[in-house]
Amino acid sequence: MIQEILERIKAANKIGICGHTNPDGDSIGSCFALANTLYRIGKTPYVYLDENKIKFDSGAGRQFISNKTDIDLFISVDTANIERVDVDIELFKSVDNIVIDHHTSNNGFGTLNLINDTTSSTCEVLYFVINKLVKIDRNIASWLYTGLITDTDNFSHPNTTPTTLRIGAYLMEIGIDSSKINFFWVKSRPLKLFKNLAALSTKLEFIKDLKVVYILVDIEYMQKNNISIDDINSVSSVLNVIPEAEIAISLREIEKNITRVSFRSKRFNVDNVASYFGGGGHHLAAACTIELHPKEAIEKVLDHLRLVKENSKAFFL
Ligand SMILES: [Mn+2]
Repeated sequence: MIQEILERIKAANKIGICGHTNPDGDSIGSCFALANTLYRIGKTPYVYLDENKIKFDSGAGRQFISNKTDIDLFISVDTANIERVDVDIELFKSVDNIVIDHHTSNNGFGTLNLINDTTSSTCEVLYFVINKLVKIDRNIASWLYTGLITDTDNFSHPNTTPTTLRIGAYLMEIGIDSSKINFFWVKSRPLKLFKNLAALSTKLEFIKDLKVVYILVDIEYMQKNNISIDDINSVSSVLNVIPEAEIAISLREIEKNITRVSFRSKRFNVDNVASYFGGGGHHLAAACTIELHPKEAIEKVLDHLRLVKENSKAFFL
């Protein structure tokens, strides 16, 4: 499959690249690692991305952002299904397209599909493609590293393999600023989150029998305390350090009676739970949207978890 993809890329000139909606470090890292690579081999890459989503410029990349539509090939990265492609679907379908991904749920919506769900990140999949096109430079290495550390949470998730670490080591040898990339893409949390954490902690609930810890916040609370949804975006990952809890959940009311539910876990497969409610993600990090007030949404989620627990002898993996 890699060979066919390489041929298709070589035959094209103007190439559109896009990740998933609400892009993370793997999505953005994949877009820019690929864009830098294509540029180096004389192609014209157009990356479709909201530049406000770039937490930190790991390497060059911004200059490839475009909204031009005169393309002859489209490459989707890190995106599990066509609904999540962060661009006009008609543009994606208008030309030959290649899907490069690592999500288990991806059933291959492109003309050509390179999907490896035993791989830590899309950047890890891409590494093997890029390596065949150019000698990896600092810009490419920095963006690939961004994807690796985002999806493995600093090489700590069980999806980290010896291969992931070897690629990470190779990228470090190229001379990237790994600690800076690490800080901005994985470690950093907004100041406003901490300013609100004291108040938010009074909203913390622990459900002992399910080993669930959660925080729920409705619109009224956010307005009263002058906080936005983005300010408490990473609450579930902060809660996931609590050893008594296997699953950490944050519920944020994004519109009246519409709740965004984010799951983090240590071993339990939260992707299944999020999928049950029409969302998805990864084994240890997933999200869904439930059309209820957060208080009703959490009851639905806990009911579902209880049912899963009753039906499964090995509730926690
Ligand atoms: Mn990913």
